[in-house]
Amino acid sequence: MFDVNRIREDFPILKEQVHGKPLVYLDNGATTQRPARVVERMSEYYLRYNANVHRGVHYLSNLCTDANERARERARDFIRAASVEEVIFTSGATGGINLVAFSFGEAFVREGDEILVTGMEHHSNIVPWQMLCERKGATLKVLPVLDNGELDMEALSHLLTGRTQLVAVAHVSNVLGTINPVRRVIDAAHAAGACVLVDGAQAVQHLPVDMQELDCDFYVFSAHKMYGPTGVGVLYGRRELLLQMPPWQGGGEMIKEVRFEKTTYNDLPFKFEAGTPDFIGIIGLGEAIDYLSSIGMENVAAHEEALTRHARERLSAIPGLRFHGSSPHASSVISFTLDGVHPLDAATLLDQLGIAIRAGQMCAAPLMQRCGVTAMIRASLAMYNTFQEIDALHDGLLRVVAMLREKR
Ligand code: C6P
Repeated sequence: MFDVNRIREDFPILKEQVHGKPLVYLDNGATTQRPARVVERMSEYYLRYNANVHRGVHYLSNLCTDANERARERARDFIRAASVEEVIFTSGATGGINLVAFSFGEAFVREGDEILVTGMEHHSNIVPWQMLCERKGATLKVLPVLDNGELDMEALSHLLTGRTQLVAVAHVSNVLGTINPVRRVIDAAHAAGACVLVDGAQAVQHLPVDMQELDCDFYVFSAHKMYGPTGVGVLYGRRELLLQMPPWQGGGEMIKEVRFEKTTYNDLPFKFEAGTPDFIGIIGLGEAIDYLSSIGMENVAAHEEALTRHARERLSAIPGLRFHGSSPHASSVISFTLDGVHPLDAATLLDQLGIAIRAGQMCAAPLMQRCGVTAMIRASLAMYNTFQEIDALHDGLLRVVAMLREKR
C-alpha cells in the first residue's frame, strides 16, 4: 500500500520551514530530496569504511570495491540491462551524453554525417552534439515539436537519412512533461541504420524503464533526480557498440597495461571510468535504487499520475494560466505561464509562501522559442508530494495573480 505520509517521514527536509512557512517542494525536476537512509549509508561509508576502490588489497578497499560493484548490479537490475558491462558510472546525465558524443563520435561520425536531436531537448542533449558536429563537419538536424508538446513523428521518417548516425531524444521532457514514444523512435532509427541515445534524466524517477524492451543503444540518467546523491549518474551502452568505441578520458582504472610505447585499455565497463570514481556517491545511488524498488515504480507512477491530474485540474481554473504541453502521455512535470506575470516574479512571491518551483528557461532555450515565450513557471512533482501541497500551489498562484494585478 502506497502511503505518502509514511514516505514523507523518510525525508527529513520535508519538515523544514522556509520564510516561516512549511516547505512545499515542487522543484523535483531540478533535483529531488534524499531519504535519510541514502545520506546515512553514505556517511557510514565515509566515517567507517572509506578506502579507494579497485586498487587496494586491504580490507576496507575490498569492502568499498564490493559495495561499488553491488551498486552497479542494482543499477543494472533497475534498468534491466543485460550485463553489468553495459553499466558505466558517470558524473550524471550530462557526463554520460558528453562521453557518448565524444567516443561514439570518434568511432562512427564522419564529415557529412548527420545527428538528429528533437526540438524539446535539454541543453545537455543539444550542445554536446553541436560540438561533435563542429569537430567532425557533421550536420545537426532537429525533429520538430507539435503544438500539443508531442514530437512530430510524421517528420521522423523524412529526417532520417542514410547519413544519420545517431538520434538523441529525451524519454520525458523536462519542460512539457511529454513521455515520448521512444520505442517508435528507436525502431525507426534502427531501420534507417542509426543508433539512439535516450536521455532518461526525467524518466527513471517516474516510470519503470527496461533496456531490453526499449532496445536503445545508450540511456543516461542522474542519481540526484531519483533520490540519490549529486555528482553521480549512469550511462547504459549496448555492449557491441561500447567495445568499438575508444575511451573518453585516460587515467587510472581505465587501463590494463601502461607502457610509454603503448597502453592497453581495461575491459568494460572500466574502460570508460578513468580515475577514482565517486564510489561513495555510487553506493548512495545503490541505496536510492533499493529505496525506490522497495516502494515500487508502479506505485510511484500511480501516485504521481493522480497528483498530476489534480494539479492540472486545479491550476486550469486560474484565470490567465496557460499550460505548455498538453499531451495525454505526460509525467508529473507541469509548465505554464500566467498572463501579465513574469515567471521570475511568480517564483519569488511563491518562495515567500514557502513554495519552491522553478522559473526561467529550464535549460531548454530552443523549446522556449518554439513555445513563443522567454520563460515559464514549472512545478515538478515527486512521489512525496501531496494533494494539499498542490492546493497550496493553487492558492499561492491566486495570491500571486492578485498581488501583481494590484500593482499594475
Ligand atoms: N534538468 C531541470 O531543472 P544533470 O545536470 O547532468 O544532472 O542533468 C541534465 C539534464 C539532462 N536532461 C534532462 C531532460 C534534464 O532535465 C536535465 C536536468 C534540470 O530541468 C536541471 S537544468
